[in-house]
Amino acid sequence: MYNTNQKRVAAIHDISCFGKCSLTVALPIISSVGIECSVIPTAILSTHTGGFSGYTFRDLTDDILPIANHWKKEGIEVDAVYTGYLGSKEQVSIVMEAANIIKKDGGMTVVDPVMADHGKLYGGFPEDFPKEMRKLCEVADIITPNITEAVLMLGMEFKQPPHSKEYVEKIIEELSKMTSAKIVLTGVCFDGENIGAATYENGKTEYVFEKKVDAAYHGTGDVFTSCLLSAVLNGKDLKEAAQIACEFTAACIKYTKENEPNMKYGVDFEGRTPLLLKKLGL
Ligand code: PXL
Repeated sequence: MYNTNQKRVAAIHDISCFGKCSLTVALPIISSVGIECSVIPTAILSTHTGGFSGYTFRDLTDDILPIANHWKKEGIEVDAVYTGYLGSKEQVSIVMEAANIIKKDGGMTVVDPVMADHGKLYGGFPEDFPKEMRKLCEVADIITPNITEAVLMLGMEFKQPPHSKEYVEKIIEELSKMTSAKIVLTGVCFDGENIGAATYENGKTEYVFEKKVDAAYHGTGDVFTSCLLSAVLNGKDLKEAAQIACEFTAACIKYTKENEPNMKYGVDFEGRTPLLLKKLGL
């Protein structure tokens, strides 16, 4: 029997071979805090889709359930399933089924509905993708949409930051009607100076903020949710976990801005993992 004291996550995202996002972010961050991070790749791309042209794309839909079923046969189960970028809308129901196969009793599903930012769907996703992604959020335990992803799933209007409190709280209210999951809404910005997340659980909305750094890098959502999950599995409550994820992500962006002006090369989180361990008390 394998060591049942070891916490285990299955990360179901694409592999963007270059570009610091999805599995090349989830794996090192989650592993660095002492949690095993197994993977089910949804697709393999030569780079992410935000800023590179001519990237390759290999769909791995047909591998997802056979991987999950093999794990089941081997008695392998995980404390948390963490889903991110999916290769197609057909993968939504397959990923739901895979999660049920590999999650232990009482385990959780964390869904980052990766598909859009700055008011726009990422290249390659059809217009009805948010409607499918919504189904995965409906059955999750924690969801971490950004504002764009939330309004696309809800059919609400996208508004540029800074946001009014009414707008953000309306989004939270509609999300809470859509799912019983705990909610972490990212990219919340009330004043143009601070940016952070709204958390919602047990009917209560709270906010965590950091000073806004005037730069945007690819993959910061993946850094954020990987940290959030790492913190939750290390016993932090939702708001504490969002605070840690927010501080760590902001520190990475600040450091990156001093060294790398091009957003497509992603955020330099690699040298900052000791900071994350410190914040988690590890
Ligand atoms: O970071 C999100 C992400 C993940 N995977 C791929 C992407 C993106 C965002 O554009 O293109 C392939």
